[in-house]
Amino acid sequence: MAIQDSELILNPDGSVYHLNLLPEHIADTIITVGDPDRVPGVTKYFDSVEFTTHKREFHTQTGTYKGKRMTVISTGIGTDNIDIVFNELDALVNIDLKTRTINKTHKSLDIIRIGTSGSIQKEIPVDSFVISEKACGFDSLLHFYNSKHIQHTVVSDALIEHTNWSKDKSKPYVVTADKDLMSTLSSDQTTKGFTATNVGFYGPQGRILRLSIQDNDLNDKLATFNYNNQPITNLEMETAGIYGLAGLLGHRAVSMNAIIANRATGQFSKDPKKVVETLIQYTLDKLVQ
Ligand code: R1P
Repeated sequence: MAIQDSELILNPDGSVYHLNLLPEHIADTIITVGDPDRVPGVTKYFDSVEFTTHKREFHTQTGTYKGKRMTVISTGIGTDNIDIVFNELDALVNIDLKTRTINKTHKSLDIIRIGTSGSIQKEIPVDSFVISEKACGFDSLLHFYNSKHIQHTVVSDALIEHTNWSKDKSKPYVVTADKDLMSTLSSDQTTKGFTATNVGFYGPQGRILRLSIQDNDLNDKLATFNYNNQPITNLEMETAGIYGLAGLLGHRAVSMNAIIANRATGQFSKDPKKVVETLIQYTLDKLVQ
């Protein structure tokens, strides 16, 4: 059955609605970044760039790095944008956009986030790299999908109990990285992490400017949550959505975090651009090894 025009929206040139992309524009390896300006910051290392487009916060470039074809796309901030980017990337490879029908053969993409993040563990310093083995989403994205089969509810239930999680907030969900991509991108330069994906930058991450927050101790409770010797390590705003939708759609995903702040010590990197730059170079080289 054909997917209706209102459900799979295409632009007049046949490209997917928000990303402005046609199937031939993307590679099988996709790097996601938050900031649209970080896209050329990755592709400046490429041998060449064959395609560029930009719509809203979604800036895309495809080219080759040391002979390997890759696409770099910005998602903007938050898991609401991850919903758009992942569904539209998946439509490009798993739906025939002309007949609006699902392809008989499934295609899997490798998706690697290169982002910034704040550590909540004193021992994980600014300017280091965390690779998210697990992620816990405090947004509600995954609950809108039939997703119980990929959620680790034993872990989220333990976290709900440990933090005395307010029922007014959506239920945390725990999802995992692709094991093969984890091992490809891990080294003695990375710390294996359990990343909390927050639904905002200020109150949801315990930052108080002019507003008081519901739970002043949440970050401390997250930092002391240590399920099976895997404490929560860092906070950011996309990884759980990425792991959740990749898991549901049948893609492989991993999230690389440049730690630019340490919330436990109050430190902020003296040169955040440099740590992001180093993580970009590290990730690109690991992907072609
Ligand atoms: C907040 O400043 C943004 O930075 C982090 C968070 O996840 C959020 O998107 O990641 P990026 O640097 O990849 O955008």
